[in-house]
Amino acid sequence: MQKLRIAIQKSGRLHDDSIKLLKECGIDINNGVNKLKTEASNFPLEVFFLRDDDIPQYVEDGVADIGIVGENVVLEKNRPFQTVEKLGFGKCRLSIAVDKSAQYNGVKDLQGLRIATSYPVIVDKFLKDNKVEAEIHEISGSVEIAPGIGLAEAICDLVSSGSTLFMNGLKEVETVLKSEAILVANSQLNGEQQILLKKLQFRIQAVKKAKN
Ligand code: PRT
Ligand code: ZN
Repeated sequence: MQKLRIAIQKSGRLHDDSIKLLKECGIDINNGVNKLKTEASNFPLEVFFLRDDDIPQYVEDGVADIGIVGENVVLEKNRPFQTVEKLGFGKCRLSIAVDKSAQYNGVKDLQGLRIATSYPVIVDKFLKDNKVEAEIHEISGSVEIAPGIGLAEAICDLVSSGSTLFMNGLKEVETVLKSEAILVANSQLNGEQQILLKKLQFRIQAVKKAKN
Protein backbone atom coordinates (compact mmCIF):
# COMPACT_ATOMS: atom_id res chain seq x y z
CA MET A 1 0.00 0.00 0.00
CA GLN A 2 1.13 3.52 -0.78
CA LYS A 3 2.52 5.48 2.15
CA LEU A 4 3.29 9.11 2.70
CA ARG A 5 6.68 9.90 4.24
CA ILE A 6 6.84 13.00 6.41
CA ALA A 7 10.04 14.64 7.72
CA ILE A 8 9.82 16.46 11.03
CA GLN A 9 12.43 17.97 13.35
CA LYS A 10 14.17 15.36 15.48
CA SER A 11 14.52 17.67 18.47
CA GLY A 12 14.24 21.39 18.95
CA ARG A 13 11.58 24.05 18.90
CA LEU A 14 9.33 22.48 16.26
CA HIS A 15 9.52 18.86 17.41
CA ASP A 16 6.82 18.80 20.09
CA ASP A 17 4.32 20.89 18.15
CA SER A 18 4.84 18.77 15.03
CA ILE A 19 4.09 15.57 16.99
CA LYS A 20 1.16 17.27 18.70
CA LEU A 21 -0.30 18.34 15.36
CA LEU A 22 -0.15 14.78 14.02
CA LYS A 23 -1.82 13.52 17.21
CA GLU A 24 -4.53 16.15 16.93
CA CYS A 25 -5.07 14.92 13.38
CA GLY A 26 -5.87 11.55 14.92
CA ILE A 27 -2.60 9.97 13.81
CA ASP A 28 -1.01 7.63 16.35
CA ILE A 29 2.76 7.48 16.28
CA ASN A 30 5.13 6.31 18.94
CA ASN A 31 8.16 8.51 18.93
CA GLY A 32 10.72 6.75 21.04
CA VAL A 33 13.75 8.82 21.97
CA ASN A 34 16.66 8.50 19.52
CA LYS A 35 14.50 6.92 16.86
CA LEU A 36 15.24 8.00 13.31
CA LYS A 37 11.91 6.91 11.92
CA THR A 38 8.60 5.46 12.96
CA GLU A 39 5.27 4.51 11.46
CA ALA A 40 1.76 5.58 12.26
CA SER A 41 -0.48 2.75 13.36
CA ASN A 42 -3.72 4.13 11.92
CA PHE A 43 -2.70 6.19 8.86
CA PRO A 44 -0.36 5.27 5.98
CA LEU A 45 2.32 7.62 7.25
CA GLU A 46 6.01 7.07 7.88
CA VAL A 47 7.73 9.71 10.03
CA PHE A 48 11.42 10.62 9.63
CA PHE A 49 13.14 12.61 12.39
CA LEU A 50 15.75 15.01 10.96
CA ARG A 51 17.69 18.23 11.58
CA ASP A 52 15.46 21.08 10.45
CA ASP A 53 18.15 22.37 8.07
CA ASP A 54 18.11 19.06 6.18
CA ILE A 55 14.34 18.83 5.71
CA PRO A 56 14.03 21.02 2.57
CA GLN A 57 16.65 18.94 0.74
CA TYR A 58 15.08 15.63 1.73
CA VAL A 59 11.68 16.79 0.50
CA GLU A 60 13.07 18.21 -2.71
CA ASP A 61 14.97 14.98 -3.42
CA GLY A 62 11.86 12.94 -2.72
CA VAL A 63 13.47 10.99 0.13
CA ALA A 64 10.55 12.38 2.13
CA ASP A 65 7.28 13.33 0.43
CA ILE A 66 6.33 16.12 2.80
CA GLY A 67 7.93 17.97 5.70
CA ILE A 68 7.29 20.36 8.56
CA VAL A 69 9.85 23.14 8.80
CA GLY A 70 10.18 26.86 9.52
CA GLU A 71 9.50 29.14 6.57
CA ASN A 72 12.81 30.84 7.43
CA VAL A 73 14.73 27.62 6.70
CA VAL A 74 12.92 27.02 3.39
CA LEU A 75 13.64 30.57 2.22
CA GLU A 76 17.27 30.46 3.29
CA LYS A 77 17.78 27.20 1.41
CA ASN A 78 16.10 28.78 -1.59
CA ARG A 79 13.90 25.81 -2.33
CA PRO A 80 11.34 25.91 -5.11
CA PHE A 81 8.45 24.08 -3.47
CA GLN A 82 5.23 25.64 -2.37
CA THR A 83 3.76 25.96 1.07
CA VAL A 84 0.96 23.42 1.36
CA GLU A 85 -0.28 24.81 4.66
CA LYS A 86 0.81 27.31 7.30
CA LEU A 87 0.71 25.55 10.65
CA GLY A 88 0.37 28.35 13.18
CA PHE A 89 3.23 27.35 15.50
CA GLY A 90 6.95 28.15 15.61
CA LYS A 91 6.11 31.78 15.05
CA CYS A 92 9.03 34.18 15.03
CA ARG A 93 10.56 36.97 13.01
CA LEU A 94 13.95 37.34 11.41
CA SER A 95 15.14 40.76 12.46
CA ILE A 96 18.12 43.06 12.26
CA ALA A 97 19.37 44.41 15.56
CA VAL A 98 22.07 46.87 16.54
CA ASP A 99 23.61 48.07 19.79
CA LYS A 100 20.89 49.67 21.88
CA SER A 101 22.83 52.92 22.07
CA ALA A 102 23.46 53.14 18.31
CA GLN A 103 21.72 55.83 16.27
CA TYR A 104 19.27 54.25 13.88
CA ASN A 105 16.93 56.16 11.61
CA GLY A 106 16.31 53.70 8.82
CA VAL A 107 17.65 50.95 6.64
CA LYS A 108 20.25 53.25 5.03
CA ASP A 109 22.05 53.30 8.37
CA LEU A 110 23.09 49.71 7.70
CA GLN A 111 25.30 50.94 4.85
CA GLY A 112 28.91 49.78 5.34
CA LEU A 113 28.22 47.82 8.51
CA ARG A 114 29.20 44.25 9.23
CA ILE A 115 26.13 42.10 9.82
CA ALA A 116 26.51 38.74 11.55
CA THR A 117 23.87 36.14 10.69
CA SER A 118 23.08 32.49 10.05
CA TYR A 119 20.78 33.62 7.22
CA PRO A 120 23.17 35.03 4.57
CA VAL A 121 20.86 34.33 1.62
CA ILE A 122 17.84 36.11 3.10
CA VAL A 123 19.94 39.00 4.41
CA ASP A 124 21.67 39.46 1.08
CA LYS A 125 18.31 39.69 -0.66
CA PHE A 126 17.02 42.16 1.94
CA LEU A 127 20.07 44.40 1.47
CA LYS A 128 19.80 44.28 -2.32
CA ASP A 129 16.07 45.05 -2.21
CA ASN A 130 16.88 48.07 -0.07
CA LYS A 131 19.92 49.09 -2.13
CA VAL A 132 22.18 48.92 0.89
CA GLU A 133 25.73 47.61 0.77
CA ALA A 134 26.89 45.88 3.92
CA GLU A 135 29.23 43.04 4.76
CA ILE A 136 27.56 39.76 5.70
CA HIS A 137 29.41 37.59 8.20
CA GLU A 138 27.96 34.12 8.27
CA ILE A 139 28.12 32.43 11.66
CA SER A 140 26.24 29.35 12.71
CA GLY A 141 25.24 30.10 16.27
CA SER A 142 25.26 32.62 19.15
CA VAL A 143 24.84 35.39 16.62
CA GLU A 144 23.70 37.81 19.32
CA ILE A 145 27.15 37.98 20.91
CA ALA A 146 28.82 39.19 17.68
CA PRO A 147 28.52 42.95 18.39
CA GLY A 148 29.79 42.49 21.97
CA ILE A 149 32.97 40.77 20.81
CA GLY A 150 33.65 43.21 18.01
CA LEU A 151 32.79 40.90 15.13
CA ALA A 152 29.98 42.99 13.69
CA GLU A 153 27.98 46.15 14.27
CA ALA A 154 24.65 44.53 13.50
CA ILE A 155 23.10 41.08 13.56
CA CYS A 156 20.20 39.40 11.82
CA ASP A 157 18.63 36.58 13.81
CA LEU A 158 15.36 34.99 14.78
CA VAL A 159 13.45 36.72 17.52
CA SER A 160 10.38 35.61 19.41
CA SER A 161 10.05 37.25 22.85
CA GLY A 162 12.96 39.65 22.27
CA SER A 163 14.61 38.76 25.57
CA THR A 164 17.79 37.40 23.95
CA LEU A 165 18.35 40.71 22.17
CA PHE A 166 17.57 42.62 25.35
CA MET A 167 19.98 40.56 27.45
CA ASN A 168 22.73 41.24 24.92
CA GLY A 169 22.20 45.00 24.87
CA LEU A 170 20.73 45.01 21.37
CA LYS A 171 17.64 46.63 19.88
CA GLU A 172 15.53 45.33 17.02
CA VAL A 173 15.47 47.81 14.12
CA GLU A 174 14.18 45.99 11.01
CA THR A 175 11.91 42.99 10.50
CA VAL A 176 13.24 41.13 7.49
CA LEU A 177 10.76 38.26 7.58
CA LYS A 178 7.87 36.86 9.59
CA SER A 179 7.99 33.11 9.88
CA GLU A 180 6.07 30.12 11.18
CA ALA A 181 6.15 26.37 10.70
CA ILE A 182 4.81 25.26 7.33
CA LEU A 183 3.96 22.02 5.61
CA VAL A 184 5.89 21.58 2.36
CA ALA A 185 5.59 18.87 -0.27
CA ASN A 186 7.65 17.36 -3.04
CA SER A 187 6.35 18.58 -6.37
CA GLN A 188 6.14 15.14 -7.96
CA LEU A 189 3.86 13.17 -5.69
CA ASN A 190 1.95 10.41 -7.44
CA GLY A 191 -1.84 10.28 -7.50
CA GLU A 192 -2.20 8.10 -4.40
CA GLN A 193 0.24 10.24 -2.44
CA GLN A 194 -1.65 13.35 -3.44
CA ILE A 195 -4.87 11.82 -2.14
CA LEU A 196 -3.15 11.00 1.17
CA LEU A 197 -1.74 14.51 1.40
CA LYS A 198 -5.21 15.98 0.77
CA LYS A 199 -6.57 13.77 3.57
CA LEU A 200 -3.89 14.97 5.96
CA GLN A 201 -4.31 18.57 4.90
CA PHE A 202 -8.07 18.33 5.43
CA ARG A 203 -7.48 17.12 8.99
CA ILE A 204 -4.90 19.85 9.65
CA GLN A 205 -7.36 22.47 8.48
CA ALA A 206 -10.01 21.05 10.81
CA VAL A 207 -7.55 21.19 13.73
CA LYS A 208 -6.69 24.80 12.88
CA LYS A 209 -10.37 25.76 12.61
CA ALA A 210 -11.15 24.23 15.99
CA LYS A 211 -8.49 26.45 17.53
CA ASN A 212 -9.84 29.70 16.13
O1 PRT B 1 18.87 20.74 15.63
P1 PRT B 1 18.19 21.48 14.53
O2 PRT B 1 19.13 21.97 13.46
O3 PRT B 1 17.03 20.69 13.98
O4 PRT B 1 17.50 22.75 15.24
P2 PRT B 1 17.98 24.29 15.29
O5 PRT B 1 18.73 24.48 16.54
O6 PRT B 1 18.57 24.73 14.00
O7 PRT B 1 16.57 25.02 15.36
P3 PRT B 1 15.63 25.38 16.60
O8 PRT B 1 15.05 24.14 17.17
O9 PRT B 1 16.28 26.36 17.52
O10 PRT B 1 14.50 26.20 15.80
C1 PRT B 1 13.70 25.58 14.85
C2 PRT B 1 12.78 26.61 14.23
O11 PRT B 1 11.96 27.20 15.25
C3 PRT B 1 13.45 27.81 13.59
O12 PRT B 1 13.96 27.54 12.29
C4 PRT B 1 12.29 28.81 13.55
O13 PRT B 1 11.47 28.56 12.41
C5 PRT B 1 11.49 28.48 14.81
N1 PRT B 1 11.68 29.46 15.90
C6 PRT B 1 10.66 30.12 16.52
C7 PRT B 1 12.83 29.87 16.49
C8 PRT B 1 12.49 30.81 17.47
N2 PRT B 1 11.14 30.95 17.46
C9 PRT B 1 13.54 31.42 18.27
N3 PRT B 1 13.25 32.27 19.12
N4 PRT B 1 14.12 29.52 16.28
C10 PRT B 1 15.08 30.07 17.04
N5 PRT B 1 14.85 31.01 18.03
C11 PRT B 1 16.05 31.47 18.79
C12 PRT B 1 16.79 32.64 18.13
O14 PRT B 1 17.72 32.16 17.19
C13 PRT B 1 17.47 33.32 19.33
O15 PRT B 1 18.65 32.66 19.68
O16 PRT B 1 15.69 31.94 20.08
C14 PRT B 1 16.44 33.09 20.43
C15 PRT B 1 15.55 34.30 20.51
O17 PRT B 1 14.41 34.05 21.28
P4 PRT B 1 13.77 35.22 22.17
O18 PRT B 1 12.51 34.64 22.72
O19 PRT B 1 14.77 35.52 23.25
O20 PRT B 1 13.51 36.40 21.28
ZN1 ZN C 1 18.94 23.70 12.45
